[in-house]
Amino acid sequence: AEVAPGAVHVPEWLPMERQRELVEACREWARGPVPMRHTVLPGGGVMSVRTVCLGWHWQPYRYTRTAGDVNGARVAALPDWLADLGRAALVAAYGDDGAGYDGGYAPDTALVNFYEPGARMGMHQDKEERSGAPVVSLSIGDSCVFRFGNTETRGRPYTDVELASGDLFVFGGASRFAHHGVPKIIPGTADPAVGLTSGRLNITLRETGLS
Ligand code: MD5
Ligand code: FE
Repeated sequence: AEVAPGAVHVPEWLPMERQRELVEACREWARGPVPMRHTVLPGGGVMSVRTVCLGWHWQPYRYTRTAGDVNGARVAALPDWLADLGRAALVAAYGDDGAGYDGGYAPDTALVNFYEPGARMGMHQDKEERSGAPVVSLSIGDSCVFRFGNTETRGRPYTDVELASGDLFVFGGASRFAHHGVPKIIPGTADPAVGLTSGRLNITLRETGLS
């Protein structure tokens, strides 16, 4: 379903087996070389979400190759199979030409976010990337309320969408720089078969436009 121009929700896109594999991969990435951690903001606030990055390390508000705010290590590479999954996601959301990206979508970073029940993410824009290429978002585990807003302000108008385990969301075109957030995790909604007892995993793929 197209929620806004360029913002496409594809429910139940990931088969259960794929979700399980992604959970296992995330467990491995969470161990290192840079451990998954709560990001500390410049004002001293601590994000309730825990994050580990591949390819490039996101820290507020830039991308680096090494995690100077964690342990100084270089982040793990983004595996080719995950970039392939990103290209398949564009085809699923936009059709065969992937909205003109075809095979040309080359995500070079993944942010893996883990939300325990009670964690949330405030309204923000993702604008550290020097690229207007779409963001691919995969959800696994507990469902959440995803708040999709507008480019101008952090407030209304916005649309609340429930994202469940296996759902794909692609944000491109006119929606790429819209404000968005996750006001709520809906506890107890995950199928234990995915390998998470509680909480929500979100994997986003992006092109940083950096080298
Ligand atoms: C999440 N993550 O569910 C979301 C999914 C983040 C983050 O927000 O920054 O890690 S990605 C949502 C997104 C990305 C780019 C554009 C738009 C939404 N959008 O236009 O709404 O943990
Ligand atoms: Fe975001």
